[in-house]
Amino acid sequence: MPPLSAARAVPEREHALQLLREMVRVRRFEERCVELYSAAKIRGFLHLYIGQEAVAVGAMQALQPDDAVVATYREHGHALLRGVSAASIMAEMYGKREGCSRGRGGSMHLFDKRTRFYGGNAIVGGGLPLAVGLALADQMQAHNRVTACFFGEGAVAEGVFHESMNLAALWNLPILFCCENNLYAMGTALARSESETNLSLKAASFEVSAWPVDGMDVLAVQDATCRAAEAIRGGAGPHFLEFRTYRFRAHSMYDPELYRDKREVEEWKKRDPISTFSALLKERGLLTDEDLARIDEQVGAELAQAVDFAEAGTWEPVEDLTRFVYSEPPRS
Ligand SMILES: Cc1ncc(C[n+]2csc(CCOP(=O)(O)OP(=O)(O)O)c2C)c(N)n1
Ligand SMILES: [Mg+2]
Repeated sequence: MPPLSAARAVPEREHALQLLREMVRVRRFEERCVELYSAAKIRGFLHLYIGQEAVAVGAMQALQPDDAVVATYREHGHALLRGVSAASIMAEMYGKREGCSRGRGGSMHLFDKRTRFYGGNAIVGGGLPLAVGLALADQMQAHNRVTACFFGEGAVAEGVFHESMNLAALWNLPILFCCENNLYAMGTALARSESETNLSLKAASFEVSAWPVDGMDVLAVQDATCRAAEAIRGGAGPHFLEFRTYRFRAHSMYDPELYRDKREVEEWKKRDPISTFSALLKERGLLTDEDLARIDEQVGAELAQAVDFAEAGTWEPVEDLTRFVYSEPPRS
């Protein structure tokens, strides 16, 4: 098993800036969502990914355009990074018809067939069997593709986790299990619900190659994911990566956070993936203040356009309320 934080070469400037830009993009998108939520433009549940950006950004580097991604309800970043436009995600957050799920899904149910982004799954562990099915279909059709399945550590308590791991291993399916271990499932700390808190060990018990990764370090995530994806494409079967990470905000928009010590949060914030990576790049002479200003400007423009698009969007007419409950007969 490789060490948790192996020494890694810093990538060349353009790629390094791209990693940083993507992390900033995901964070700013969500910070904008917080403002819009407070203004009651976005309603319902809203689970923020702030603090965990290095996982999605690093992991996406290993994927090809025709690979599939399955995620949870904390998935705005995954969708953005996969190529679902900020505008169609924002319209979905508003509940507008122009959203990627026609405004019917909202924050927790982003879907996009074009980019093979299969949710947005609100049920804990719900994405796992979906990923098994997608990977089985690829295997049966002899497509050399990877299905990356992101889920929180809370999912390992579900029976479906064990069933999915078993079938993936038994059938040697091309799945990359990306477990985002942020230590808490709502208000329950992992150690309060699991006798074995080393999640890679659980995966290894199914004969799935597994190892822990520093999820606050975008380069560590990228390295581990690229290695695992390469092995999967070579026919080595499912892999499981346990990304050790942390969410800086409440579970959902508001929770009193009585289950964790404020000092713990402050300690983890010292490892903020964006500021630590920026500091590393500056130290290596790969990042200037002008670069940072340009990133802010580009991201700001994209978000302004996304909000305008959502504002200008339309509400689905009430006559369409029952559409898509059952599949529609083909139109003649
Ligand atoms: C089957 C099921 N049980 C309970 C819930 C309620 N619930 C929503 S989020 C959550 C915690 C999940 O934690 P984790 O998997 O660690 O993901 P995180 O929120 O930390 O990203 C729970 C229990 C649910 N959505 N689905
Ligand atoms: Mg969790």
